[in-house]
Amino acid sequence: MSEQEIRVPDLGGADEVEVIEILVNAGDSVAEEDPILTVETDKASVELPSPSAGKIVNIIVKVGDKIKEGDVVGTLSSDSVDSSDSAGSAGSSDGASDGASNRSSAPEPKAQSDDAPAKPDDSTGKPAPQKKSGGTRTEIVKVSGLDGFDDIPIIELNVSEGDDVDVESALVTVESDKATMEIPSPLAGKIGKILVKEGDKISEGDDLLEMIITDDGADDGDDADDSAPADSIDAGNNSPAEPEPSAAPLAAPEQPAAASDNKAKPADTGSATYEVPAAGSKVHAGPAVRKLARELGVDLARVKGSGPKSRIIKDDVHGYVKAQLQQAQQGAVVPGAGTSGIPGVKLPDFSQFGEVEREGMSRMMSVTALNMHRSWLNVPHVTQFEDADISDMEDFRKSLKALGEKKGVKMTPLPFMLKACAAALAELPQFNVALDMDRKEVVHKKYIHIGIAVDTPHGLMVPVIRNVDQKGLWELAAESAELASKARDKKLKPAEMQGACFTITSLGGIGGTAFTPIVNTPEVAILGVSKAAMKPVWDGTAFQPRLMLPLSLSYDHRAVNGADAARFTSALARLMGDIRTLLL
Ligand code: CAO
Repeated sequence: MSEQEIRVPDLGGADEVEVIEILVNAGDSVAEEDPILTVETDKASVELPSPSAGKIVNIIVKVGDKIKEGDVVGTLSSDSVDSSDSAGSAGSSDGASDGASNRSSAPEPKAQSDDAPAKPDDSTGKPAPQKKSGGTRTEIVKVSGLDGFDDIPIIELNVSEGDDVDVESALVTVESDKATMEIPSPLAGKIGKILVKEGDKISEGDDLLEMIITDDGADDGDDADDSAPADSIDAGNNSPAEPEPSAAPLAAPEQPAAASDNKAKPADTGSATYEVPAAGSKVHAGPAVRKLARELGVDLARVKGSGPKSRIIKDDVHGYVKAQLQQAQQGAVVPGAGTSGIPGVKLPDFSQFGEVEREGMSRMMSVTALNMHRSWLNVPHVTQFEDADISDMEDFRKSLKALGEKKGVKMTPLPFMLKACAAALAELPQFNVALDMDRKEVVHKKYIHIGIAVDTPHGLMVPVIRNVDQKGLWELAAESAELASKARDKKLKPAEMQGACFTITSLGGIGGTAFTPIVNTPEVAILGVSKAAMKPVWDGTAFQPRLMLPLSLSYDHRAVNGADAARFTSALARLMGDIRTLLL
């Protein structure tokens, strides 16, 4: 029996993906290619397969973790793995699988001296100097600043032995029946022995942990003060120098997002956001994080917490600021956030009208919403309508049914539309461009890749068929069916959703007479197809019953003018009206 690391395979170009589901447990037997995890990129959910058959030893990632190609996500035991390989990998996976073993490689706190710990100076609450050894000394950090709360349970240890911490780094999180709060470090140093555990109830003055301080020549008695920046905590009560408005010194009361709207608002964050948490969700953040947010002008109600119980940590605030800057550079917009001078949508309290339930958006839904809104605001849309007479095309398509059954491929109207669009794009190449507004350039594409919108239970996906102009109807029928089924089974790779020049969104199998699709930027046009219907068509002498296919072409009016749009839909109607012309 040997062990093998389970690593993230090629993600088809996606840099970092988020784990949204873990599909196996330790002890599960899996076959090669069995799905282990589901991850979500900006465009799709994808299952990561097992590299071989075996038994799951452990999975070391959790839902919400970000992983990239090559990362180890777990360990698999298998008889068939090469032993030399597995020996090495088992060792490293052990290390990765357990945070504690990682931590064990961190320098051990130095042994304590024989001296009994000195009593804290209760008048100041300053940690009591306990031990000196060479350039380091150990001090006991005590609970302080609980302001009247007693016996509050610890819900989380925020540090581990060997961690380096700064002044105000969160040491533990406690939760009273009114608030969740972090107890910040009064000192910078290395965490020694932790004297409490999760679930313990603590009160003012209780011993929390040992801290190893490296002396830098400063006076022993005043190191705590020396190590603290002028505006950091007061060692007497550990409260932030800048107290939270309406909050106890250490307390970070849970507040509805709306309530925090009243707090100091950033000058520029109303226009874009990192990831807006659901309205009404609580802001969990400790004093140090709140202080950082105030310094950077960040409204914490707009920041998504990545810590336990969605607590906001410093990295989240930095990530938010980074995303803001990137979005500002890219001219990005956020739905409902009051962008581009447009007032945001204010939500009423729906519960006053009846029962409601809230559900977090999936990442795909929020990314799709963002993309739709970005396109809607950035692209001057116009939609051109046309009816194509597909009576003959349908006769021909139906005549292929028996052959299709033999080939195992269903010939729907979609491959004909793909072929017609490829021919129209070749005929009118002004539709096969992207606009680079920064450089004032038009990017002409010399390839014809077409995206097809696929309706799936987990949202809209747009796989891309490459070189449509070079493929025959059967090939297109097989490829579009395969991509649509992969999309529905969450098996699409990110690369299979990139590179489209144009998109077809067909609602013809469902119904409707026309609609106005939104251009899938940076493409400049999209064809919406509605349900074909028999209509009376005047042939010059009489009305004839003809099967008419409604086409709705939305286009970016910066790239394409109305006359060209009319030419494009006319070309489509001509090509589908007489499919022999597709051969020309
Ligand atoms: N008019 C009338 N019937 C049509 C038609 C049309 N325009 N298009 C397809 N049909 C028929 C097909 O012929 C088929 O009928 P039969 O079973 O009798 O042959 C039936 O509708 C179902 O076709 P289909 O939808 O399975 O296959 P398709 O190749 O036409 O479409 C796909 C594939 C992936 C485009 C489609 O399944 C889909 O997901 N469409 C929704 C796309 C979407 O949600 N767009 C909205 C984007 S904006 O929110």
